[in-house]
Amino acid sequence: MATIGKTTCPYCGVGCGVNLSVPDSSMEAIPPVSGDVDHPANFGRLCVKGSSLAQTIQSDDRLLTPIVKGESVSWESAVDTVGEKIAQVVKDHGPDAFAFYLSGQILTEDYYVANKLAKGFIGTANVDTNSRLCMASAVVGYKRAFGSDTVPCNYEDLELCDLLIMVGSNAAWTHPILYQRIAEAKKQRPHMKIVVIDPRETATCDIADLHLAIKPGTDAAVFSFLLHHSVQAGVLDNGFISRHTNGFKAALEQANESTPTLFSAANFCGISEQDFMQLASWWNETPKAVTFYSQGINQSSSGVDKCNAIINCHLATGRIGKEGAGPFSITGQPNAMGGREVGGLANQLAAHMDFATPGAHQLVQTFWQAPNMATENGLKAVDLFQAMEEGKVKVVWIMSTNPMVSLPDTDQVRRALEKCELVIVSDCKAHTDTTEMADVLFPATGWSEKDGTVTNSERRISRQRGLLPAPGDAKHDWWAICEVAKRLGYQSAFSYKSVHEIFVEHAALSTFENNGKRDFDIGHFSQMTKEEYDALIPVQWPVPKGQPEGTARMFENGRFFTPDGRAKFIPITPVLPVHTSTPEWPFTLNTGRVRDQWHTMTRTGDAALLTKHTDQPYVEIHPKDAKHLKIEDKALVSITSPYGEALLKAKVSRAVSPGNVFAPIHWTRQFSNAAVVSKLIPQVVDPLSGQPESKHAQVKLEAVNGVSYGVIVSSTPLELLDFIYWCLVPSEQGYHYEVVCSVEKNKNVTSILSLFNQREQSNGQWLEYNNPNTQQTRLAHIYRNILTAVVYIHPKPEFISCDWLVSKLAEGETLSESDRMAILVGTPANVEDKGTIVCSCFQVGSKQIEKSIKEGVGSVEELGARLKCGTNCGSCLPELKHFIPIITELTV
Ligand SMILES: Nc1nc2c(c(=O)[nH]1)N[C@H]1C(S)=C(S)[C@@H](COP(=O)(O)OP(=O)(O)OC[C@H]3O[C@@H](n4cnc5c(=O)[nH]c(N)nc54)[C@H](O)[C@@H]3O)O[C@H]1N2
Ligand SMILES: Nc1nc2c(c(=O)[nH]1)N[C@H]1C(S)=C(S)[C@@H](COP(=O)(O)OP(=O)(O)OC[C@H]3O[C@@H](n4cnc5c(=O)[nH]c(N)nc54)[C@H](O)[C@@H]3O)O[C@H]1N2
Ligand code: SF4
Ligand SMILES: [Mo]
Repeated sequence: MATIGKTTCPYCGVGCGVNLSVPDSSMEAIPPVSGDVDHPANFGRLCVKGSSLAQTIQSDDRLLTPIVKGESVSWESAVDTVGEKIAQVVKDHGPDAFAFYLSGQILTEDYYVANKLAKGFIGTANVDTNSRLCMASAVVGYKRAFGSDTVPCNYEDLELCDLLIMVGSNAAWTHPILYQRIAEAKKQRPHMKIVVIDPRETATCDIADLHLAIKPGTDAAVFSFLLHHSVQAGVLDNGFISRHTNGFKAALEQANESTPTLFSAANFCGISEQDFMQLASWWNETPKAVTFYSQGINQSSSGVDKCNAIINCHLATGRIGKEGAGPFSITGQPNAMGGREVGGLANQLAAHMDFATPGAHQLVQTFWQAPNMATENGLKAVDLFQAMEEGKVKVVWIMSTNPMVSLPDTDQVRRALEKCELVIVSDCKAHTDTTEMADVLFPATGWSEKDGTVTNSERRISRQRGLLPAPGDAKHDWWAICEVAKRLGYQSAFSYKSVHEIFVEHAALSTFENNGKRDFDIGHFSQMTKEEYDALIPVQWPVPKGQPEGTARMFENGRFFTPDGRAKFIPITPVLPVHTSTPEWPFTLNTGRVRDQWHTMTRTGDAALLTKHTDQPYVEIHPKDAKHLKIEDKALVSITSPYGEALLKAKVSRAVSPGNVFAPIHWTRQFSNAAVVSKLIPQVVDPLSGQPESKHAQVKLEAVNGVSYGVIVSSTPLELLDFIYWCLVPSEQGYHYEVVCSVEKNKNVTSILSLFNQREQSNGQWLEYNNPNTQQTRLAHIYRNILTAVVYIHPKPEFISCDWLVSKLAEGETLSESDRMAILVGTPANVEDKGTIVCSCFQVGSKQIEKSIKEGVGSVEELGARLKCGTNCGSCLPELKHFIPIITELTV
């Protein structure tokens, strides 16, 4: 009998509750997880990433021991090495020669001790995180307006509002359970209007009443115009403005000046005046309005201004601190919020205090009894890696992030890490683009093993629980930090025995000399017992003493955390991205996420099921541009910027507008030879937040001609160095590669054969099948009647469903005569070719859906009844709708 533990999903900032069954014996497989019906984020639902978590737990590529300079060593020895080096560089070069580069995926307790060690004990504020690439602009936007980094809204507001403006968010794929809650609310209350603002047509547009496909980077003009239009429309809340805000006049004047007319605003944004007016009239009519924004706003050289342009509109109309109203920045990572709470950014101190706040660093110093308190801001992520390349930062400890893939201009990141004297990487995985650069590797426990708290997008603190044992010598991140701290001589301040002790201290700091001055106060937990901590039910902060139920919504009393308690309007001038297209670099590259992958695929890449929806890295390009550049759908494309090159498959689609291309961020060098798109992104950042402009880079595209396309399925891994392109597509058995090679057939066959090991060369037999008509070559290797490899090469890019081939690699699968033929000719007649997988939960493919529609199925519900697609997590519903033919009556 398995026991069931409640924990929180390690993926997105929705923060869904998950039930994980723990088998009695480690020999048993982990059963599929289910959604926690009691968790107020998801009420039992999970998206496809969440529901396939069990399949990602037992990975073959776990980092199991500490490693120093390539050798496995004991923790004792690894920690000694690190402690000695940090002590030496701090002595010789000062504390700022050390830096942490952390992640919104570590737990609050990990974050708290890292921040305390660096800022209070080593004496440097060089503690930055991947949240710099993600949330930094939203943080500064809130702080400028409210005096604090406070998310005003909650998830219910998304269901209660009558107008939801989704800006720069593809929530259907990136916050799927919230999206489903929104879709359900709209179904219940059809008058609710949804507007999506995104240069791209995304799955999120599926529930939109209006999609504004603005020119990249022009959002501030939308909200600038809405601000002064609100005056003309008479929808200002003058009482709120005068009682609770400052600076309205200046912001309004600036808005008038920068977007004086509807024409000028629409023109700047590249949309029609009618569409713009539609948004404006819904805005005017609808007091219950929420603006929901994410990376299309934050990842910009003027991201902070865009956030404030949004907030200005809400302040002007008093649409904040009320049910169904407010500017709602949605967080990406599971604990981006927790990191902000502990002060885990280089320009924060601790517990929502800043270096700039008078008395703050003395307060924290007193509380921590810190011997070497940092007193000034440290280096933000991009500056940090630049300082590393300049030799100023000599030791970096990277924890739970993969900067070789996610920071802009990854060639610069490589140079920085090469220059750095000691690169320490704490990760769960042995092989990532960043672990390859490490001098010291610390094996970390991961989700299901580690214990602590996370905070989701609506300020809700939930427990992630350590339910499974740590593999090998993997240890918790907080433990490794405390061990290093002890080596540096700080025994008593880092003698925690459990995460409970850390959390209680964090709670005590949040309430220390607070008295309502700071928004972040979880004083109620400062006395909690270990039993209470273990039983913690999800709760929204602030949770001050005497208010155990937490706080659902902020600013209900119109009081803000500025010195005079009033919110601030910020004058905004809309500007374009720093790099726009030029004749030499004619395209704007937009980057983002796909539905079933998470970041650098270190977890989702372990679940074969999740790779079926999008199996390879791609670049989305408009048909007009594709035609002009002679780029065919699915063909290989070279995409270059002034910083580097990537090789991606073309996805010809009207979802992007001409002159714009989109590429997902997930594929790393572990999965493909040249698909890291951050390589192309310049290190251009917002001057206030330091957040990179990852959504807008200049590039050019070129078709890769004179090549053949193919697939290789093999029971052993292969080194595909001679190929122009390869991509490893994770599969149930063996290794499935999509490849592109030069057209010389004989050379190809010889070089392909040379890839296989000795056993395959000398034993067993190679069968070859050539079809001169189609110019296809097919090779199969059979050893003792068991299939060990298949190679298909064809002149054009083609989709080949490899599931059946891969299944034939399974151990013990002996081949029949008909199998042999089928392998060479193609998939056998009795196996259905499903096409590309649309519904990951039930593995339903495009061809099955098309067939059902031809047979008369006319709705998503009927498709679900017949094929089950869309009936589990619902993530594929937006795509399923696209298969349903729309019949409209023509008016003649
Ligand atoms: N499946 C999946 N879900 C995830 C993640 C994942 O890796 N995979 N990661 C999580 C994380 S950490 C984050 S931060 C979130 C991100 O969540 P989102 O922000 O929703 O995701 P992105 O795909 O990065 O970008 C959102 C949209 O911004 C649009 N955009 C680009 N430029 C502009 C612009 O100038 N203006 C406007 N209005 N829009 C623009 C893009 O076209 C894109 O559709 O997702 C979280 N959820
Ligand atoms: N071009 C472009 N670049 C972007 C973005 C974009 O939209 N476009 N988005 C940006 C955003 S919003 C984000 S959030 C980043 C994400 O980018 P990254 O943070 O670089 O990506 P992840 O794959 O999440 O990296 C997490 C790493 O931590 C490891 N890990 C997981 N759990 C643990 C743990 O508990 N402890 C330790 N020690 N390790 C662990 C994983 O194995 C993995 O190697 O990318 C940013 N970069
Ligand atoms: S929406 Fe999906 S990925 Fe996000 S927390 Fe919920 S189950 Fe996890
Ligand atoms: Mo993120």
